[in-house]
Amino acid sequence: MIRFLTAGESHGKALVTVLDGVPSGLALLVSNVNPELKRRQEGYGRGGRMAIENDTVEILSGVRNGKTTGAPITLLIANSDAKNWENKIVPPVTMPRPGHADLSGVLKYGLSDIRDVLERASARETAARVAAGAVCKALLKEFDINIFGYVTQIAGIYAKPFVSKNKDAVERSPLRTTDAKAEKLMIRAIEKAKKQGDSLGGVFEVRAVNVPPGIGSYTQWDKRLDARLAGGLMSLQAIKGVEIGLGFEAAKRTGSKVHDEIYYSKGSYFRKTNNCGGLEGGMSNGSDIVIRAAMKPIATLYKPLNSIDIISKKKVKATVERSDTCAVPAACVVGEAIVAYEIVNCFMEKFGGDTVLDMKTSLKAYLKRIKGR
Ligand code: EPS
Repeated sequence: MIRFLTAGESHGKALVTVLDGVPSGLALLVSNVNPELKRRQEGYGRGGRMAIENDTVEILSGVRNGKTTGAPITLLIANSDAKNWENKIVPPVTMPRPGHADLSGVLKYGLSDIRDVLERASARETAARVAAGAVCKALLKEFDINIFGYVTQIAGIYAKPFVSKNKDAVERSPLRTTDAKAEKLMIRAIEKAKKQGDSLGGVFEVRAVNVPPGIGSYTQWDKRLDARLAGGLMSLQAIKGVEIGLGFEAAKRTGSKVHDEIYYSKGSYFRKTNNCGGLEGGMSNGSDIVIRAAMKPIATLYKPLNSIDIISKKKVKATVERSDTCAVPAACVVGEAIVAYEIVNCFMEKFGGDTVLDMKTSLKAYLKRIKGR
């Protein structure tokens, strides 16, 4: 099992990730992590913070001469904005934002300054998760498993369905979509929301390609890969819904219009459709894993909503913190990291070893065993 924890506040000195259980012999350089951090910073609709930060990682432990040693890996991302907060008198935040962790956070931890909550609740923490995900992605790449995400909807504007040949175009798109027409409308909607002091949400989809069948298990609830993927994505700030394959649409159809028929050719089973999103019985079935997450609009509104001051108990407008108008493309990149982490863990439960070589030997033996069955 790979486990990881993150630490750090949004305007503290740094964000830190400690990953335990990564096998030895994995080539790992900052160049595996930094492009992922950059991808997370991009996207039309982001706020002023991204102009301040140029997220880069320092590898503090677990890697020697460019290869993992099997020891815990520590990754550090410095906050460039921290120096702007040093020695500054910061007035307490007392007007909780509806939709944010602010109010429940102060009640839970017995705090009187909402800043003590928002510093850690902020989606800035996701930079540390993307760093962890970059390590998981590098490990999965050793087995030719690729994970990739794109935006399918912003503020009710839908992009045309993704086709794999469009992968490069997604990377070039400011909204991680390949539908130029929809993108224009999305940008217009973001501009309008920004002008009105409002915020927007949307939906992204993550796809995992080349996952062998049988990752995850039906034998116990907490071994189900679908459950782990959904739980992982729900842990991402602002996510309010997760769907796999057809998702909620499947509930409207008859079984014959949902289930993917099974075929066999040259020693392998295959399906011509993928309504189940690559997951049956809590296990991968060899088709692409396809999972979507719905992000609510960001809780900081420049035209704030009604709230109550936690000290005076008077009716006020919620506090206004610097924020993004829309961060769905960034959430999509974090979603990739989360999916990579959940898949790599189920993968390691099946093919785990102390070295990458052990894992390769184990996978090879399994693929040989199921071939022609
Ligand atoms: C974010 C950093 C934050 C916000 C945003 C995401 O930076 P700052 O608060 O300094 O502007 O832009 O955080 C939130 C949306 C939130 O609710 O806290 C980041 O690095 O992604």
